[in-house]
Amino acid sequence: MALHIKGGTVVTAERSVRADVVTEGGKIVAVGERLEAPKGAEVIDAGGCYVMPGGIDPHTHMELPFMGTVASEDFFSGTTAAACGGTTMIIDFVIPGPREDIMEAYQTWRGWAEKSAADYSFHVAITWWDDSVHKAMETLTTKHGVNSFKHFMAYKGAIMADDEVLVNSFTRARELGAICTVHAENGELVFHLQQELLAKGITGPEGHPLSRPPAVEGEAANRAIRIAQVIDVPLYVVHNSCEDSVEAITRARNEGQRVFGEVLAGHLLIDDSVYQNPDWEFAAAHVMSPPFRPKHHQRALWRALQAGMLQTTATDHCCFCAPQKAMGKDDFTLIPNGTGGVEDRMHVLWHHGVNKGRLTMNEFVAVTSASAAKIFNIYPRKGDIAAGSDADIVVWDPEKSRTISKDTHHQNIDLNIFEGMEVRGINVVTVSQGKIVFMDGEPRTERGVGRYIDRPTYAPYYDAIQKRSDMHAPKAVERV
Ligand code: URQ
Ligand code: ZN
Ligand code: ZN
Repeated sequence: MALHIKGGTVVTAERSVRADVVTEGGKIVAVGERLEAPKGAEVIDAGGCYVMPGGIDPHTHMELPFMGTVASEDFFSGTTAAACGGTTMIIDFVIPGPREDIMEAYQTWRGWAEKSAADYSFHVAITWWDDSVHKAMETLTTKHGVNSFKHFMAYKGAIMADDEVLVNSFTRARELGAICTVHAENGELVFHLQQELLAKGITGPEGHPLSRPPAVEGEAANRAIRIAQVIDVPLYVVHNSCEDSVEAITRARNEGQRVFGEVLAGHLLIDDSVYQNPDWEFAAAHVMSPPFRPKHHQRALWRALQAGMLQTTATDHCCFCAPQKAMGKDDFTLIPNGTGGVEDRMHVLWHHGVNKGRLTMNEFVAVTSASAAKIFNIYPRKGDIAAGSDADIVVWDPEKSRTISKDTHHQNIDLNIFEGMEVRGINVVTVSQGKIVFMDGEPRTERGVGRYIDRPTYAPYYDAIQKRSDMHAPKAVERV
């Protein structure tokens, strides 16, 4: 099936140009003026619209088993909601439990993701360590297209990776040419503060942010950065929420260390006043980690995104409905952590980024798609509008508006953290693998057509580094 997207302006991370786009067989085959399309091609009128790469959300948790329950959004409904909002690929997480076999966990998650409606990939979490994990990391990089390993520095007693796990895993990742990613919160401090708050009788959702202040995130971000520096492995810090972690990343990047940072759409726009809401369900619905912060952190996050100190945006889409959140009714530490957003990320980034002059259109494409593709080594297959790239495309109408609401969203969650927000500039058509998956306000997704996307390791990077370090090695002295 061929598509002919006519009359639009192609906008990528690098350029904006008036051009038609022709796709065939799931690939972009031509980008240019006044193109001839194959016979029978379906024509999409993109007049007055931008034609951009489909979004990549590098941080989701579809149907995640967590804190005694399972996230309410599954891989089919989640990739459908993503497509409705212009996102055509997610990178989710395999998260083995303590001592759970890594390869078995990987196969389990692969099974769950079979129902996806759009393309997906997996970061694999290293939550414990022994020789089997050391071996599994090689199997995953060489046989399963995994090039990123996640480490939760929070969640003590569950999936928390201590320094021993971090050092072993970072070392192994470097040997294999993979990148390390971290959830940077000091889990020991969180646990300590949680116990203190409960002992004082603070059991409601207002206790959640008090148990995870910015310093707890800043310490962990800096520790992960320093460990990565000593081991010389690239590092990606997920969901930076505050000045403290941004400072740590900025310092490292200014010194030339290969550190990348992600920010969630939620942390850019929602502040910690949500936890003071007298409605327990509303406040609990916003319990996620790191928590939403005082407003001044949002300015730091936007500045870092504009300055290129943070490179990607994500959602950490991990949905729990009211009955699930109520598991923590008498103890905030038992409220399943997570919120939604996969359908709204691009809309809120365009409205509060591009419309408000914080981001150019090209920077918008970078932070919603191209940078994630580059960092996780699938560019330009993903994240570009160019001949040979996958036909993952959004037709974006800068004048069309929507009001975000749980009553109209396609996400399987009973609250929307952006409820009532009016946004101008949305996708009117989403194309995935060369097929229309959203148009006229309705999804047209098909269960199970999503593909697992292999992400090659960065061996060339390491080879280059190795060659460079060999070059400076002292020459062996000729024995005469
Ligand atoms: O920590 C994460 O990223 C997962 C468990 C989702 N929950 C959250 O609160 N961020
Ligand atoms: Zn996290
Ligand atoms: Zn997460």
